[in-house]
Amino acid sequence: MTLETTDSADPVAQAMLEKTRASKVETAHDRHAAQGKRCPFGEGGTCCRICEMGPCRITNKNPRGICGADPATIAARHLIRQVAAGVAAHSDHGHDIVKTLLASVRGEAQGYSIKSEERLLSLAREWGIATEGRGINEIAEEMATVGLGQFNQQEGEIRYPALRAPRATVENWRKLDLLPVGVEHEIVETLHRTHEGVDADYINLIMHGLRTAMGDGWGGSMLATDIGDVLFGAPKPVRSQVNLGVLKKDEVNIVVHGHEPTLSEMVVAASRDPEMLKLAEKNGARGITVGGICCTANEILMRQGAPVVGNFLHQELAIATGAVDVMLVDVQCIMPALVEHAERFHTRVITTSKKARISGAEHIQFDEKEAYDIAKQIVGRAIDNYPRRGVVYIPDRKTDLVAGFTVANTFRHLGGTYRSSFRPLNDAIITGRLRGVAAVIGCNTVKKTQDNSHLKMVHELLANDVLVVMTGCAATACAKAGLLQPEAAAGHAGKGLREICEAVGIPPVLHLGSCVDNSRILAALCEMSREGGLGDKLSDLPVAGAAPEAMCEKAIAIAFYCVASGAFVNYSPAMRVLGSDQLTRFLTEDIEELVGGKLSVEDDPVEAARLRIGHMDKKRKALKLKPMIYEQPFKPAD
Ligand code: XCC
Ligand code: SF4
Repeated sequence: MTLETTDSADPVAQAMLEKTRASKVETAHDRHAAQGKRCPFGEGGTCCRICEMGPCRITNKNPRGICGADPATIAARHLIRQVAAGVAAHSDHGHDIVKTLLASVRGEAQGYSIKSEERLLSLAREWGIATEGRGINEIAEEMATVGLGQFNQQEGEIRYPALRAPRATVENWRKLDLLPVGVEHEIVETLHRTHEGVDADYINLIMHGLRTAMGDGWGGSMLATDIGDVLFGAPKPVRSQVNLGVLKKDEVNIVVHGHEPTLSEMVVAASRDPEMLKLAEKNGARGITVGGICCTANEILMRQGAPVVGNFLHQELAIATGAVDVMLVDVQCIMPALVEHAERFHTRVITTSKKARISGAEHIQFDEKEAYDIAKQIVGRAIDNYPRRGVVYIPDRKTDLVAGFTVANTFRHLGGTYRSSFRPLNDAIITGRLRGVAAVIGCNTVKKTQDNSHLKMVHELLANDVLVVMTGCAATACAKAGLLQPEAAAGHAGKGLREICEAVGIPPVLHLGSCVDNSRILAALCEMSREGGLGDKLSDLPVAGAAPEAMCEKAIAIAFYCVASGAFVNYSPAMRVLGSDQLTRFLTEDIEELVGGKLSVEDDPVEAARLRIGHMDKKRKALKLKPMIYEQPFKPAD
């Protein structure tokens, strides 16, 4: 399925793609075109590969697989396996960060320290860990141990949901048995349930998918965010720049790509080491630039203000500038094609995780015990490679942005420094200055024009006085288009939203970080609910979510935990469920009765934005909130 025909809404990317095509350098867009029309059974979710009697394909003539599984069962089984893979990816990442905290307090990790004692202490208080009369390391060690326990716990329920979410929501989760026992417990159970001949009830399967996904948003991802803030510092609003133009012609360029902040933080530090800078100078470079792609970019942007080279579909384009001396990758969203692609240029692709090697790439295994030394070694490789550059073409375009928003600091902004609370946000919604809050998140996909859906959707939301929060590659898309600047409010926001942005000096689109930082959005919703006036469940809030250019299993996991948390979520291109009407109806309609949230698979981003606006109005009406103060460009039908 190709939904749109142009490659990118980002003129920098589009120009770069024209260049790569002219020189016969292949990218994902070309490979997508070469794949041609996809298998309809695969796309509809009705090809079953669970057992060795298959694969079975569902047709009118063969409405069931060999074992008798129907399309709903088949599609649901494969879908929740995808959920489990997404949850595993986020949670393994969270797990590694908690382990790094433990190693660092035990003196077993080089170069790390606790950067935010304030965050550590507030988490300890929240988790009921004693702080009185104890040293920071002792508290951190207990926290890391408790945090690690969340992954492999075998009884009870994970801690965050009951600690953070409104009571009525928690009670509903308990009633529906949606609280994970432990993060890994539910992943294992998903694999068991979906084995041949086990769970064949699509509703039962999906409910377990929701439970598994809860272990991501309210488990692994939440720990990744919170412990990441402890270890690397809690983000503060920061200015930076984005797009291929952040690469420098006369400096060593290192692009870090992937997800985990553990190594990239060290590489940023090593790039500022006087010893490294001197070496770079000796090789004729004026300095060292470290920029990011994908969520690694968001991690080092949020905490260090490092420039962002681009989002998912920029990974090959960055190398094609000829100016990337090292592309350093860890895990997730890394195209194996990078290695062959880099051979056309001088770029060295270096893999660093034992979990993610690519044949042909140089491998320098990351080990937290020698983290800083390894980071210096990698920076050294880039410096060595700098003189080997051939033709360099760096598009002369980059855009300013403001990022670094968190639950704590955003609302310090809204409430003023002397009164940091969510009251002003809630009041703005209650009085009708602001319609609600939308989270627009997720990836790029070659099935849709790069960034186009993010931009169209966000523009429509802003114009209708919806505050937009973003993470991941979606945030980078809007950053490239200039929407992450406070000035963007004047050009794009409706009058009510504009007044708020101008009064507090924030952009109309708030960048909350990487995809694990979607947990910040959940935490913010909990704060809104706690502040009062907007109902007693998360599903009462006039909020909605969307991943309009979704690409990977992590995005499915996120959509699942958002739905479980009561959100109306647009997901496009659709998950592989459309081959079963029953399953599609359950996910897009009936599930709302149970959890308060549901999915929509609308592909048109403006239409999807309007559905979200209609949803917010429905919630506003149920809460008996005042009508919107200002005339709105879009009026949903009642
Ligand atoms: Fe990957 Fe996180 Fe998707 Fe971007 S948004 S393509 S997951 S990097 Ni998370
Ligand atoms: Fe076919 Fe059933 Fe095996 Fe799936 S589990 S491949 S439907 S026989």
